[in-house]
Amino acid sequence: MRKLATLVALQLLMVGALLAQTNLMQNTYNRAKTTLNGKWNVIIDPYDNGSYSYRLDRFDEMSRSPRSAYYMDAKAKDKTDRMEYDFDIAETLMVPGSWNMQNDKYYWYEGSMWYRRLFTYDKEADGNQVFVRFEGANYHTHVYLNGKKLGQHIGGFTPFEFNITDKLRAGNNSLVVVVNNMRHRDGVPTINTDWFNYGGLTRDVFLYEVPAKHIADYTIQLKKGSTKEIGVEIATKGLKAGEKVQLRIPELKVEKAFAVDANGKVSTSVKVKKINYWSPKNPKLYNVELLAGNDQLNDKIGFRTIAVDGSKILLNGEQIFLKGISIHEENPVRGDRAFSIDDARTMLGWAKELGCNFVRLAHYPHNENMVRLADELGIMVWEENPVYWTISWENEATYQNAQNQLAEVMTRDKNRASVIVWSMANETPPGEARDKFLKRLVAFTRSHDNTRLLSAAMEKHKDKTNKKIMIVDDPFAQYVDLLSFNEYIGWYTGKPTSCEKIQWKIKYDMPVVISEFGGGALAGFHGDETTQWTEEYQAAIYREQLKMLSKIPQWAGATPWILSDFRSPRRPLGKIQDGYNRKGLISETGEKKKAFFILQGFYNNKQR
Ligand code: GCB
Repeated sequence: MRKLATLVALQLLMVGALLAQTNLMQNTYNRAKTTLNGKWNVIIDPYDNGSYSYRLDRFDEMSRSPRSAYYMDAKAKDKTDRMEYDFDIAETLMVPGSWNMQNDKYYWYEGSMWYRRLFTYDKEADGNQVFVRFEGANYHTHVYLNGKKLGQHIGGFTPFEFNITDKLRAGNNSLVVVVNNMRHRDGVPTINTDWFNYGGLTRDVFLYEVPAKHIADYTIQLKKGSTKEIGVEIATKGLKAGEKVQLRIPELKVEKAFAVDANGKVSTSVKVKKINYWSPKNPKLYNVELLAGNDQLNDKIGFRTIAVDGSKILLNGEQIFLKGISIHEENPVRGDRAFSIDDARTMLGWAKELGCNFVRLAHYPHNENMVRLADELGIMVWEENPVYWTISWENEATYQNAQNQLAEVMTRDKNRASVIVWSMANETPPGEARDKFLKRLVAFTRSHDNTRLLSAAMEKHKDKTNKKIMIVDDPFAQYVDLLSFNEYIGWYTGKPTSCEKIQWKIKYDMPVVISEFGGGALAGFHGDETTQWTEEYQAAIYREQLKMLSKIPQWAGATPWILSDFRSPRRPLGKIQDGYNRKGLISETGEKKKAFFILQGFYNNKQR
């Protein structure tokens, strides 16, 4: 009973800790940084032997010396002193990067890995604050500096950071991080996914410094329903009521100084005469400068409106067709999780070549380089929360975890014009508990952002009496703006030619965005259109699908599955899959399959 009470208390504490994480600093992307990327010493720890205090279920915890906890980064004092770990002589892994892809012995490893990095740091000015920021670590991370706990984070795909000002030492500092990528039934995502469970510090790690008075957060976007009024929400730290924060957008002739309130905040708007709106044809970004005390922060922000009208999607008031593709955060050619701007250039470069104006970043938030580059290239973006398949709908901690991950990506990307859709979930079966969970997420999202479209990748089902009739009637659709669903006619349902006979019964008059269709093909494997796994079979699916979808009156876009082949333990078929989901239009060696050109031809000819 006591153990249960402790566990509940621990969970509540964790929820508190998680929510605190949404205090992410805005636009660290453009702040001066000290990178901590590079080689880190690591110790693999499948039994969680190195954790002295975070596992309350340890039976022998009290019998050990605190120095034996790996986060103490301790050394044997002399030859009589027994220490059973030593980071100085431990092997190294590159950060960013998953452990799985850096050494064969870690390929299937799921568990804890300890990372240690030594660094020295001199503050630029007394009174400045120093933070350590992790752009992403999969999945559960605990962070320690010089033997003291900084905090923890749950979720593999969103940033987190800690203020380390008071814990920094002159000389060497020891930053120790333990990342555990075990899958959990109650996790987000849950145990079963169709992608590889890359573990570790998979994105950038860096230090940054801000003056005591600084800009902490801001939202600068067109106000909902307006084309000339820019909403301005700014949160500062260290400023007293009445002190000023300045906003400059030189090209729009905006130069304003606002007094902050007692909470250091400003909530206002500015009217401008003429805006050059952001769009795929004209990805105009304005230089935006914010100044508070000695702090100056620059950003590049695009202004656009996105809305739906009946079954149409309107960008800047004009109808647009979303020519999209789904993408996993995996650079197939490098063979690891994507994290860098070069990876983003590869993936979005392919999407551009395909004729896309839209990408679905499936099934979790991708790294910030992707959305920053999408802003520059004029590619609209669908961002997705890792609520995938059947997570624990009834568990409050699971809900809080999902909401927190969504809050973190929204905080990071709310000023990106490219992001037009927040997706709540992927392929979740309708039911009371699921509906309640997703409706709560929708309410949360809308209360923080009323300017973007909401969706989720839903499902279709067959009519009970007539197999050719496909029904889309998920009640959750009523709470979102786009009716998106995954359908695999020609692959999981029927043959490519089945597309011809399908009749769609779509219950809602909303824009239909097909979030997935496709089929598998091994690049270089050829045959006729009836032979599974050939490029011809996959090409036939694309040809027939595009004909079928063109007949749906409210069809407004698609993000076929998927840009490139990706690793998945669910795909063991020898000689064909070999551990890869083969639905990519591009192989893991960068080879374009026939279907790539079918979709490219379609997109190039499609007007809106
Ligand atoms: C789906 C899932 C996606 C899978 C895909 C497939 O519906 O959303 O994650 O990878 O099907 O290939 O089966």
